[in-house]
Amino acid sequence: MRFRTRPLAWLVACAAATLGAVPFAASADELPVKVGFAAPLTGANAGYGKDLQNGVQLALDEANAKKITIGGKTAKFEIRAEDDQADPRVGVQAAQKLVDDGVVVVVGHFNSGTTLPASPIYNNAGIPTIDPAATNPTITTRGLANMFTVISSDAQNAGNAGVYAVTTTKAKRIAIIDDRTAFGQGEADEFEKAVKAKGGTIVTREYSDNQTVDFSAQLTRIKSTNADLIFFGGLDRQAAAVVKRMKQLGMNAQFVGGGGVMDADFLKLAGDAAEGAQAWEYGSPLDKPPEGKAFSEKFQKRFGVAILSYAPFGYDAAWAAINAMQKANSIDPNVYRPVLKTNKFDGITGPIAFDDNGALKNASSTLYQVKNGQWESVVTKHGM
Ligand code: ABU
Repeated sequence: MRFRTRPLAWLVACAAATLGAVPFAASADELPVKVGFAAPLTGANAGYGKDLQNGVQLALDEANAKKITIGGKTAKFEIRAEDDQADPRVGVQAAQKLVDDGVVVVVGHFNSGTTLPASPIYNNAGIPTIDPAATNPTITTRGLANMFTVISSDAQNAGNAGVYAVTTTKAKRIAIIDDRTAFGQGEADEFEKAVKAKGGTIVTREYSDNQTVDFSAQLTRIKSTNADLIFFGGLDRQAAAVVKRMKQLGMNAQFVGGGGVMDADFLKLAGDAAEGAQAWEYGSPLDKPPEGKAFSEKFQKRFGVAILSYAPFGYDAAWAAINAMQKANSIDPNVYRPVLKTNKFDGITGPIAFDDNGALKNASSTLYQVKNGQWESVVTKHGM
């Protein structure tokens, strides 16, 4: 593993944790802790990014209210947010900015397409990254010692979707559309693999990109195959455009989305065409356990908006870092990383613990369906 020269700010922050010095404008008994955050905060994916940022901010607010002591000082957790615009090149620049700013952990990014190129930058700087949303399976299989994820991967989520389509829905003629991003293509690949492993038939695989608004060409070809189920690898806005066009074309095939589809934006944009749509989403339903309901209420009160989708994962990712720093009594990644790796706690999204690759242990995923204009959970699968 290659380690780049660490920026001065980072070294000073770690020295402060160890020696008790105070490097920033802070009171003598206060320890500033810079928590990096990167996600799309502008553009079509900004809703997801802002939602995640709010989840992280809520965790930091709570940690600050608890006046956690680290190295004999009261930790003051501060978010350092970068807009990666869902663009891999901007994502790399954002990562370098956070490293240069001296963050001691990063929660991010949202897109698999930005997480994959940005995470080696954090890794080489020795900074742990805790991924709250990006789910391409290769994120945690590249041997990056500083990569952790609090969300299940698409090997599990889209894999479950493929198994369910064949064995429970009993679809006979399955079509796939993906947006050719690291995320959409990755989950479509996992879905296809699972369908074929169960003896199912893929009648066609179609492609778009992540800017496509008109899916007429793909759906017209799918209609000609008499497909009875369509899996879409892509995000909420485009999923809504797919189901709207399916309805206009008089198609009765079951629509199944992967991660990122089960949210209020899909319902709003798809309107009547949303009814009956299915989507597989990471984790267990938040509305069932009392802690989940309390979290939703707290979130609404603090930010004046409801959770869109991944805020609870942002919250759990931030708490994974806070807990590890508190237990290790240090914000030096070299000191708290081993604790982060082995620490276990009950998060809002479920139990948080990491395997040897930094992937979430015992992850779950849930199938949802739109009934009477609302998403309702159908079944939760633990593992594959
Ligand atoms: N996992 C949901 C969407 C984000 C991504 O992986 O690109």
